[in-house]
Amino acid sequence: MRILHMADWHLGRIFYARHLTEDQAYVIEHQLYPLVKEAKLDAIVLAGDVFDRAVPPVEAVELWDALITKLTLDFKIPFLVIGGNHDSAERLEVGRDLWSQSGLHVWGRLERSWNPLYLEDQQGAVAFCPMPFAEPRTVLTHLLEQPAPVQQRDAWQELTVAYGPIYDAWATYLRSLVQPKVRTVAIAHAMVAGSETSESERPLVIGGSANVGVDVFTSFNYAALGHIHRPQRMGADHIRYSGSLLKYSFDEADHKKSFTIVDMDGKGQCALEQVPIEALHDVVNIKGYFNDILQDETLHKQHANDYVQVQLLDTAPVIDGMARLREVLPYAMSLELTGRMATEVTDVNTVAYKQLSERELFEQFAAAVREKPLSETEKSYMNKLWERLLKEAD
Ligand SMILES: [Mn+2]
Repeated sequence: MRILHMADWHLGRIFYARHLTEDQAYVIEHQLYPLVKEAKLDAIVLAGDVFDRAVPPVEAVELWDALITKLTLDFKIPFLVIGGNHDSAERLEVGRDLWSQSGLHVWGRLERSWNPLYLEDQQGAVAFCPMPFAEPRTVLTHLLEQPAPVQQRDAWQELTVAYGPIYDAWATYLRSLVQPKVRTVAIAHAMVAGSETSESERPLVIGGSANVGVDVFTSFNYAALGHIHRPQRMGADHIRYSGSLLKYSFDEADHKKSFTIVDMDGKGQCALEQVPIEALHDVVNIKGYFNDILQDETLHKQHANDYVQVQLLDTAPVIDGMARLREVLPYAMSLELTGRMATEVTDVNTVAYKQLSERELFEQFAAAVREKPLSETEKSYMNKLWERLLKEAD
């Protein structure tokens, strides 16, 4: 069985006020479609966070519409999709019964997620066990509705309602539905303990732990995971985050995004292949002094097409920095004054600003920013300005 594993597309994502739908469409059209055409796949899996938010922009929905049509009607490859924490489970699975007749299988809400889906190859069946993102309380409620012996039910009721134990019980239950010797694939959107995270993943819980032990997935022949955006194996090759479609935050600049192709033999042993993704615009960090960056033509050429975050080492203020930066780096997205922040911010924060007048506040600000107080001339100029401003405000 040859499976393409992907996750965390975040269709409709906005990156520093820029819609990424075009970037996402580029990868889908220029890399995903040719790959699907060539790779002789038996199944395509998308492990959650299809969309970036519950109500995605129209362009993102149109892209999704074109994609599901192409994969199922043109390529005729079964496409298995679960909801992630960014998706609206209800919206995602609209039409699921109609779609499933064409080979698109979507699991959003838990009501409909309690049966494995079986796909066949020449070696027999493979059971795909869907675990769309849900909170532990919801999972437990639905688990208790499943047919099970009394002792099992009692044991479930004793469980601590936290991601770790509940997801473990959930996976074990799904696994128990599959006949021994039938190969299994878990599809889950979860936070596995020990994974290397990025800034663009929204935490599953605020305070407390969403961690799920990696042992939840060890008894599956393959675990197709979503949620963490850096591609990575979790203790074993057969438990894996495919990573996101694109780099969605600047701390992902060093990631190598890829598609994961899983070749499962008749015994359930998996061989993995990663196909690198080439984005329309790369995401990079540049560190240096403002004037150096403005004059470095090699740098401009190298990053002409990249989304750039610049971290300035300057300690003096930079006036109109972003506009000037964009003249040389048209896709500059973020400008940070790291040189200044290290020394000044803590001092500014300790000022009891509520007790200061506007003038005093400005003097403090000017002193902090320029590392020297206002001169007498500057003070008298500012005084005049303040008088005028305050008069206008009245
Ligand atoms: Mn995600």
